[in-house]
Amino acid sequence: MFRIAFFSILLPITGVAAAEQNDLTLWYTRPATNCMNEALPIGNGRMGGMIHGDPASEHIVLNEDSLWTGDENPSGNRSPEQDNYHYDTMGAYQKLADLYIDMPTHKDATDYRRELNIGTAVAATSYKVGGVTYRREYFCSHADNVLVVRLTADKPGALNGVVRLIDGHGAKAIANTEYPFSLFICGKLPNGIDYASGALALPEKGNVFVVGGNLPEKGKVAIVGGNLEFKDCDAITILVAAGTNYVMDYSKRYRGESPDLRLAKIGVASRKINDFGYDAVKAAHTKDFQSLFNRVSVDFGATPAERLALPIDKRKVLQAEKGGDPDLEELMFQYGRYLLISCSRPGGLPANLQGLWNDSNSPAWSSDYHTNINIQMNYWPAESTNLAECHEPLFDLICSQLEPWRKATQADPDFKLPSGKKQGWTVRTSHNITGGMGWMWDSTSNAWYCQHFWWHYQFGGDKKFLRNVAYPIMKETSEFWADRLKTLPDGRLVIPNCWSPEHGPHEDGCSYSQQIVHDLFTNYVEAADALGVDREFRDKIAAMQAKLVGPKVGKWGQLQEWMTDRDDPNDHHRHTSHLFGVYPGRQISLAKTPEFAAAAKKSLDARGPVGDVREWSFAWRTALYARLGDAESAHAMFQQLLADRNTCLNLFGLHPPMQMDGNFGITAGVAEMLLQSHAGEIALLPALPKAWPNGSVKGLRARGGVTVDMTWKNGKLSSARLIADRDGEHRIRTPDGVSKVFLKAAVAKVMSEK
Ligand code: FUC
Repeated sequence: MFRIAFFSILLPITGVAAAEQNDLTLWYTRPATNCMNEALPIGNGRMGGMIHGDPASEHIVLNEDSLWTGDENPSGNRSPEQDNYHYDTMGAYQKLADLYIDMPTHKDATDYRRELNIGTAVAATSYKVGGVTYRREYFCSHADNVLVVRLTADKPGALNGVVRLIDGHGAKAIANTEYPFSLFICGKLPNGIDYASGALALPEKGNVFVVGGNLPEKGKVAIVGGNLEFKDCDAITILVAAGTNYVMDYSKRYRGESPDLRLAKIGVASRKINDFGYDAVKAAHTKDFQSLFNRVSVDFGATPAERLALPIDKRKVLQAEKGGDPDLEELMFQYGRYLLISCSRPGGLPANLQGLWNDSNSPAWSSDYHTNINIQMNYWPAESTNLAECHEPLFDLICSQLEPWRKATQADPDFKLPSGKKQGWTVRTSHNITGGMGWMWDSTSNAWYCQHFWWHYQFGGDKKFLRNVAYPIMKETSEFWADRLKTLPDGRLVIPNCWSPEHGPHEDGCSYSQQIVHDLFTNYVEAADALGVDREFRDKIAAMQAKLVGPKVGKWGQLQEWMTDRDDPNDHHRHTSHLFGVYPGRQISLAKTPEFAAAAKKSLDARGPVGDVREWSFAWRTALYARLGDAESAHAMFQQLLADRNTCLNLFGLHPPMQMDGNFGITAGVAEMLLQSHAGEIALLPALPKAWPNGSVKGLRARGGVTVDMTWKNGKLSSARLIADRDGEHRIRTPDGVSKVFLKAAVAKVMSEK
């Protein structure tokens, strides 16, 4: 029997989850030969690198999150045939540069290992040549705003090589011959974006940083042929910095300070390394990273030693085929958190399709912000896995685009109001960072975006954020839909001319849009209540919410995707848009609408793991099955995600060339298997699969500001510890039923087996 033991412990809310991480290392026995699928990603939220680890010629592909072509394009007032035109003119995210470190004599390396420890956010390559062991370490520091590569050898004076910085757009590197020697690139894209990157090399002899010379001398760096050449060094530390003049501010037409200011970071960091040593910069990086990462730890069981001894590429295949590797599942869960911390930090731009790890100037789908599932999925784990700060770039970007989005929306005849009133905004399926959009309108994506603002408040409870940021957007979007809903002869309301993404025709009342607007209206009413404002409008929205055409069970017991009952049970389309109300929405739940939940499961089972299914589909389906209480199917979807057709060797989602949404989505999906809080109650272990009979989790977050730690044995919850950061009453669901608990801020409540 599981009971709430009525004892409370006074504890500070910080430091909830201890850093009891198992081995969180991706490792390989050969260098990467393909950037997107094999190289290892590092990033500091704004700048990223893909590490290949070739001993003879290290290659790091560099990205900076604001390097985009394109601009605000004339997106409104166009016919659908011209939609592809918008896509092209919107621009694309760009690669910044390539950093090479040539060491040609190292081509016959032995004892090779390449790794990324996602618990410390440090990557490394090690190998032997001629009896000497060489090691490279790489990290991208948010604390110091630089990417760092350090080369060492176990024999003094063994390091010789050339550092080259090659611009992604053909600008030439300029050598700076004043100490410390460095390479700089300044460039301009046709849209007027100024960008700059720089690399600097600090040689070390006998543990002392030394000044360079005109020719490469022993233990020094010199500029030779426009590159940095190092000779007979004991160690060498290479720093890379980059920036653009982009600013997330439409009133400045998205142009701000010169990128040189960003490059100045490289000088600051080099002085720090000179004064305090490499280890100090590395320690500052790991401390900063772990301040976010260590909030959550998971243990799903122990992988047998013989499996653990295999590199990730082999373990991944075995896991997909026969399971049995819980450590790899922990790693995959934490990888999504690692990636989010590495590419989405306050002040920077949000994660796009390929984040900071793109290797092309014409990436797939422009490496854009895709509004009909992808960008939202990127942010699904932000709140539930205790990374609320990493959610902020999404809000900043959306707020910074509203003005051009309003212009484009209001210029389109599809959104004109009969009254002529100009109001509101929505978004096409694809958008950039400068007000430009592409492809078809995804008309209810405005409401989907609002869900994220609401979540940030629901989990974090920041009233100032609700009042000043979330509420105004939620209200404007509610007004947009209140003015545009169509009334059916029977008085019910539908979203006109909408679409179940990438599936079926445009028509009225598609379930996807109905459920998204239902979610918006539900959240809006709660937001107005929380602030005690706009009573009249709040009541109007509440009344409209009640009249929205709701979910319907169709002829084969499925949840209908459209108003007409024409779902095909043999349709394996990748999108599960009509199940939005199950996850990420909350209109349909086991607790409140069991018949619709059963119909949703019927639809989901029919979609199956076959046919037109992508990596992100498996992640979404994991979360959907978790919400539907089907632990085994949720786990099966997770296992499928690790199959070769769905994940790359570097564990990025494989949607050629690669896409990260599935990585974020699976982290969120696994979190839903362990803890749910969408249905007015906190459900502990709602979908624990048989594959994880004994385990624990620390630091997951529930709505209402509750941090939850749990352990389980033989498939049953054995203890739970809840600590809230604000006072509140909560309904707690365990396998034995529901109980009410009042949580006082910062006072832990512990529940245990009786
Ligand atoms: C949506 C999906 C595709 C792809 C693209 C970036 O349109 O349907 O599979 O993920 O976004």
